[in-house]
Amino acid sequence: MLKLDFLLGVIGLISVSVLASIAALHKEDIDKLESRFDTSPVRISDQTAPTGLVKPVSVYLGTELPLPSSLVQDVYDDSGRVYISYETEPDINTAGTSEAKIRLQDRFGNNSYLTCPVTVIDDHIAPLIYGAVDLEVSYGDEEFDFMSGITVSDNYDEEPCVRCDTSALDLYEPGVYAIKYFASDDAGNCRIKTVNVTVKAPEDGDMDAYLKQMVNDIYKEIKCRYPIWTARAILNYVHDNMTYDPASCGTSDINEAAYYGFANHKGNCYVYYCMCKVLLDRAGIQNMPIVRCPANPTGHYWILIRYRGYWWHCDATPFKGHEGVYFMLNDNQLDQYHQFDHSAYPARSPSGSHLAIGAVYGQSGQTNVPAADPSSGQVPEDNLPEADEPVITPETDEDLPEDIEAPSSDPEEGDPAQPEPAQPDPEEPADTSSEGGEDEL
Ligand SMILES: [Ca+2]
Ligand SMILES: [Ca+2]
Repeated sequence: MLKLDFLLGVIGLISVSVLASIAALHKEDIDKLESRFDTSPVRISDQTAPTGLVKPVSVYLGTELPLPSSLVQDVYDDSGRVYISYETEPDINTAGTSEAKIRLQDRFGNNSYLTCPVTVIDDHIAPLIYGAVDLEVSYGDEEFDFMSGITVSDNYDEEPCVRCDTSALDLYEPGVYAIKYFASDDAGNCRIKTVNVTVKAPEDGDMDAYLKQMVNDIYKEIKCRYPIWTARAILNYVHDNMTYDPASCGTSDINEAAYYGFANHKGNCYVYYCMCKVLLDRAGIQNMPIVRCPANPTGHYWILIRYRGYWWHCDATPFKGHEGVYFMLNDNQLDQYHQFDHSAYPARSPSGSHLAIGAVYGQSGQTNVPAADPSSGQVPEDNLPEADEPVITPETDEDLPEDIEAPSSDPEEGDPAQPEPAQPDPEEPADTSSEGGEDEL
């Protein structure tokens, strides 16, 4: 029937227009013709109500009314669109089973109704927490997993949430702290369990703990408002508190080498690197080692710091003719003593100036940034390595930290100290107009 009406309508439209175009008919003639055909739009008559199936659901007592669409499934109508609404809402404020009446309505006003059972759960029991016991933690042990061994269970919720609040804990201050575990279920019930955490003081012979304590004390002293300032302060600190010593520290272990440097205030370029690394790690500043390549006349270590999406060269090791620190240089700003395999490292900044970043150094008011200008003679010339002194680097591949290739080192050849001034000089006057230093690392 629908198809016949439609065809008659189309034929009518075509017939009238064709006749009008091929003959100069009077209007009354056209009206007569049109009256013989129904040219109105096709009308679809839908008298079939939507269909659907009941979907049993459970809700917690006193929680929000579930969406009516969540109580039905497999909803269908020829028209392609169904409006689902409550005819009668379930009583979710009384525990037990309640009935909801759901209306399915198509766009033509055809309705069908489904009676849906809604189970109302009365859950006032918070999840149980298992495995939360008093703990002992080594000094500065940031890797400690406070969630290890913690499990939770609930009478209804199959996956209750659990978290640990350690905000009151200071891993760098020995003592006893209370930390809290929170477990909650879908009904909103929450259980809190408090345990004591004892942060142990470094023990005799615990070099790692002593190093962490040492690093933390220095970090607290030189920490700045912005990480990039802190990075500069770290490079300065290492530079200013060390005397270059080409002799090997006897280890390639980063912590041991750093400890050697902090304890003896001397070391080779690897010791300088390790000291910078442990301090930058403590500050949460991304860094990675970089080595001279080709290792001519010797190997040399310095450090890359990640900033603004790129890695920048930094080096606290003094060189003759360049006694200051190298800070936030791009590849083009390096001197001939810092050649490296450009393909072996992540992207460095293709341009930009370290001066903008270096501007934070010496900025007025930043009293916690060491005000040293290493190029002003704080490093006695006599302390710098002579041109024929080698830089001692780790002796075997096995001894090297991960991700570092062994630089070839020939003790018979020169060292990183060179008589010619390195350029550019990172101690150039700072561009104080820059705001670059206020970006977070
Ligand atoms: Ca319908
Ligand atoms: Ca529960």
